[in-house]
Amino acid sequence: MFRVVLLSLYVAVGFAAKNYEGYKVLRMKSLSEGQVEALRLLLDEQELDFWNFPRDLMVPPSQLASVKEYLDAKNIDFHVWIEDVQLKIDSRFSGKPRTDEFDYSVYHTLDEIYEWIDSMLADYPNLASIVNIGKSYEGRDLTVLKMGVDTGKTKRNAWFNSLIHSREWVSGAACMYMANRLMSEYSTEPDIQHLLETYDVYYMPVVNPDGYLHTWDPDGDPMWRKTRSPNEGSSCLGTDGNRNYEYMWGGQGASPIPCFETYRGPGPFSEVETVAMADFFRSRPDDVFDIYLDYHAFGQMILSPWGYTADYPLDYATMDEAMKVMTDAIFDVHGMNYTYGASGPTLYPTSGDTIDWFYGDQNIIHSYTFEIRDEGEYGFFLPEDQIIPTGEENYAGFVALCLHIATP
Ligand code: 0X9
Ligand code: ZN
Repeated sequence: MFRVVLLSLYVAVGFAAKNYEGYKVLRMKSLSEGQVEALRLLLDEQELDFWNFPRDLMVPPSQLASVKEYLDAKNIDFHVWIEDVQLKIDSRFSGKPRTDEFDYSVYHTLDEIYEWIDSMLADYPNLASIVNIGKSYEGRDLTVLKMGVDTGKTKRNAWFNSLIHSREWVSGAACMYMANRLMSEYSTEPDIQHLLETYDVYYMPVVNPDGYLHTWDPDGDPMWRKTRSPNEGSSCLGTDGNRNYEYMWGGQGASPIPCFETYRGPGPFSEVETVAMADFFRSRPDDVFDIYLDYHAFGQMILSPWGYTADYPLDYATMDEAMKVMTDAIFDVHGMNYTYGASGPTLYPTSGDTIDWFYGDQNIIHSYTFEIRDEGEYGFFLPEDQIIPTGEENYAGFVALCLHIATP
């Protein structure tokens, strides 16, 4: 009961957190190469935050006049896409009464997610088990749900995770929905029975629990993305988990400056959260993982390696085929278009990201980053009524990938 009261407090008066009233998101129109370079210089402005480089730029009220002046001077066409970021933040909650039973159509606090993991174990004792892979910087459990049936034979393995970027709430909400579908359909759907007899599926709901807590904290910041570890010589906290992996760490598309959203950390695997995940994989040389999936928001995209270079990986043809299978399966559910491609050339360069390490170091060909809903109307603050549809289409994509790989 206390939890319910606390939750409604968050929902009703959670305004002591960093406030985004008057913050606007500007959307650039078509850009020449020179204009992209001009926008790249804004990446060095700490107060500005590209939600999507180079297209969408969040600007605080204090910077608006000077940013507009700069864009005009560079002849960059833009319009105000989000008038007031705080309004978007507040309106993602549907206002649906919170219940004690887990409701997949609302966003959940960190404690509720931990309780959900326990409940999966209780509800599916023959299918689910828990693997603890370590502790976050602030000492919270890094918990993985393992799902599968013991067949006595060697199995394939698949991994998916969410909330490495704590502000991307729908990644966690949709993935929990997916895990639940897998468990609940085992006994009724022949495809899912086959899937769970073929694969052990590992799902890590919250890669960055400290950051996630901070996005819910009445004194926190709903836009928090990074971990919460301190940085020597800086008052800014946190490292971007998706720039901290060892493979090609420190190259383009990752900032060396701690105050930046894409800070790469002081060294590769400097964060306990990323190293815990890496150690889990490094400690099981006999388990062959066919699939690594990292769920983010937003943009409706599936991205393959490489992030660190615009060159295509050797296995790109195999990846391309698998991404097409997934986007087709996703489209078939609600008619949503997800685009796909290699991440460097398709989106922007990022070094030290998850999928480059899982492909480049762990040789998992099917390593993909998902940017799930939406395309940008609500951005990071997707209304709760879109959680289940997002989960449904991505569940179809996940099942299609698993079956595609396992079908000779
Ligand atoms: O920048 C990121 O880490 C991801 N986008 S997000 O808005 N969720 O932060 C994209 C990473 C995809 N990889 C590459 N572009 N290489
Ligand atoms: Zn992300």
